[in-house]
Amino acid sequence: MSEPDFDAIIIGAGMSGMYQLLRLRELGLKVRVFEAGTGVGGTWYWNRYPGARFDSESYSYGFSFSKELLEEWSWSEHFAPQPETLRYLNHVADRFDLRRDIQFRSRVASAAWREATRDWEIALDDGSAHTARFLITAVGPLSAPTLPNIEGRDSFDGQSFHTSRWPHEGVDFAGKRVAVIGTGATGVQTIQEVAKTAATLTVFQRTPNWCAPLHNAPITEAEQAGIKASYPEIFRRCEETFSCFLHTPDPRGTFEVTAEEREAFLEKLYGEPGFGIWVGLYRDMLTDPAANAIVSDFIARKIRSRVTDPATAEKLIPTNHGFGTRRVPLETRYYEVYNQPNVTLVDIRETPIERITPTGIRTSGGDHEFDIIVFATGFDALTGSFDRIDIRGIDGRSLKQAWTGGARTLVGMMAEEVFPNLLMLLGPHTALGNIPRSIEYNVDWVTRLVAHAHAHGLTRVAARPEAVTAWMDHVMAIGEGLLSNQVDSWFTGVNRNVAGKHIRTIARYSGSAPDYRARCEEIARGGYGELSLA
Ligand code: NA7
Repeated sequence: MSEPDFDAIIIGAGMSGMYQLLRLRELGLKVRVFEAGTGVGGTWYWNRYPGARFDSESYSYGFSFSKELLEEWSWSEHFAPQPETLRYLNHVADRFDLRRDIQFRSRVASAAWREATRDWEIALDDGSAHTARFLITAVGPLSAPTLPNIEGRDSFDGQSFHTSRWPHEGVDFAGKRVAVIGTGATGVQTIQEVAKTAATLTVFQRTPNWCAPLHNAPITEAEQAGIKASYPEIFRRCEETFSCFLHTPDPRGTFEVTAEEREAFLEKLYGEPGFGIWVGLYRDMLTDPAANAIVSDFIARKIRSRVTDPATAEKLIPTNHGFGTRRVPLETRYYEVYNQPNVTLVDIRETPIERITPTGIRTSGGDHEFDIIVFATGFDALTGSFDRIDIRGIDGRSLKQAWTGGARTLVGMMAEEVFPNLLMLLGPHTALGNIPRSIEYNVDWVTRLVAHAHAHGLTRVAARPEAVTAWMDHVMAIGEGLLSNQVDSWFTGVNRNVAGKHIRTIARYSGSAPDYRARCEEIARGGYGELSLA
């Protein structure tokens, strides 16, 4: 049997691809990473829109695998902005000499499994082909941007940008009439920043989201020393919590405490930095509609108190889903933006967008003229970046087709049996939450599997059908009853701009990260009985 060009090909040089490269190199393997961009960083390379930053505490977000790296890197803010995170990832690439195995400006167009040689043939969009024993996707769960399906979208004569395809040289909003379409986590960050300099900012909102304050601040020298001294504890805590954040639910039930205690508890969380207000609530607030109504009412009152015009405030309060059932955007004076004279909110449920014109946006209420339109319209999440690559398994079976109506995986890291030696980092049905924590776990699991194959002279690993079925049954069962699975959002695989993605599925793993890891460990420690190995 002829040997493939590489032991492994990794698609993507974001956080998962970078760390996977490092780990496979340690095994002495020949690895090549193909990356579409011109640099490392993935999400942090692409999402350069104004105000982009993560909502996890910086010190819980960075890589945890190297003590030296933790010691030498100092985050400047509790929630670092995108340029700093990108600098950090470039530092990691330099420090571990990663670039020599990464080929930039190289988009993978297709991947075909070859049963005879037990390898994958990968074709880039320049037509070049490369073979590898293992194909490892590090393509990210939120990396395939989607533009809105609005008539005339390409007819606009001014500048227009999707937030995740932002020009590297930046955009100057001073004196400009700006439109932002979309009010998810990205839209909220963009809006609060653009409002500072634009002559006028018009926000086109289809569904309001429940937002809560981020409470970001610079990290003082004393805090820095404290953070560095407590890294082991920080990462231990992330390992224990439901979604790998530093925050964890309060074990009490909402109705086990008095109304006064509840109010004081919510007030406290609202005043604290980060996701505590979302993932640190009473244990039943995201599962029991009556408990959820309490926190929704609390946040609605906050919105009313922060927005001067009562009619605008009402438009900003969600009515079709409860607090925390979609991703909660964390904000910095977002609601106050609507008190500024240069900012207008257009509720497109009242006055729908009819079309984009050469000069702006036409709604049923009339024409709005703009110099710049920003599309903060999100991503074809979880499976979109897979769908964009023509992945073919045994007998030319297409992954995209196999996943029509919902992905099927084993622990989110392997697809069905007809896709041998395909390993997915942060594939569908992996625990998400504080993403780098999940990345490090996924990479370690994949590395152990590849090492096992090498140690035992195995050249083909595939998920057994009954193991995939059992895992999918578990994913569905654990998703039952969760309020977030009863709402349209990228959590439930819904994107109305993408054909075939209008129907809700249980698209992600909605159990706890420790439970997820326990299942994965059972497979690894049990000697991979769920896989067919040859
Ligand atoms: P999201 O959360 O998917 O938000 C996309 C926003 O764009 C949302 O408000 C959508 O309204 C809106 N949208 C999408 N298509 C249209 C059309 N055709 N017309 C009007 N409005 C539209 O994406 P983000 O980038 O904000 O965040 C994604 C994740 O990245 C985030 O959760 C973080 O974890 C990082 P809708 O709600 O569908 O009515």
